[in-house]
Amino acid sequence: PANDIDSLRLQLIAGSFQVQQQIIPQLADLGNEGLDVLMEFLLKRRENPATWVDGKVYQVLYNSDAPQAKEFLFSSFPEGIVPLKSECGINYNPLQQLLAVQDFQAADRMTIQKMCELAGPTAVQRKWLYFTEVENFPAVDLQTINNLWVVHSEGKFGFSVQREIWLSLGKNWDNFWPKISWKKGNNWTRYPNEFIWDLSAPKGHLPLSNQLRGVRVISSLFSHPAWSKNP
Ligand code: UYC
Repeated sequence: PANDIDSLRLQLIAGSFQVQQQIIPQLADLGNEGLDVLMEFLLKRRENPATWVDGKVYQVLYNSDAPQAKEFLFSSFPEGIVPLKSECGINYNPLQQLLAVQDFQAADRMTIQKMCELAGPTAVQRKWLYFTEVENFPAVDLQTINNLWVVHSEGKFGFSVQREIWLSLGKNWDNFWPKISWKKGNNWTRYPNEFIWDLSAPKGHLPLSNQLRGVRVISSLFSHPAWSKNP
């Protein structure tokens, strides 16, 4: 078993994303020794921006019953692995916690709520956004929300992921909606039950932006300077 652990440890450190993705649950299944390797991995990488591989490792530890994993996260990553920066004093920890347990549906609601908080008390009451409010969002806050989604979804979800797809389709909404399964033929996907709330969803499926009032909000989201600046 020691040999197994060493070999898995090396593959975790040096393997491709795909290899790493397969190794993480294997290490988790090996009990304390496996968890030790995962904790060491996360600590060694903490100076670098978190990737979705770090997200996977964090999630495994976060959802483990082992006391050593709980203690480790409590002391070394009390707020997760994505820095929860906000220019407006907004607490993104509730969003990070929902994403850490992969509750994508609740995380989606929380994302709307946090963006309304970002827009101010009138938007919080209204429960939806004007595109002019989105234009004025600080880049830092959008980047925090987005990094949380990307890191905790194997790079599958997030505004930046959706934006890349939208750009690759020449900003054509009629092609964009079916591409991310928001529309099938002439039919809009119905909220909430027809949406896919796990990683089997197509790339860019989440987070949702209600299109009921048109594309101006999502359009100003995708055109925001947040995505051209470094986080
Ligand atoms: N909903 O259909 N949506 C709601 C989506 C549309 C509608 C919420 C997304 C089309 C109504 C979210 C799609 C449409 C409500 C989303 C979608 C429509 C509602 C909750 C595919 C009818 C009740 C947050 C593009 C043809 C609330 C919120 C209301 C809610 C998301 C209907 C997240 C991505 C055009 C009637 N839909 N939405 O915003 O506003 O309320 O009346 O996009």
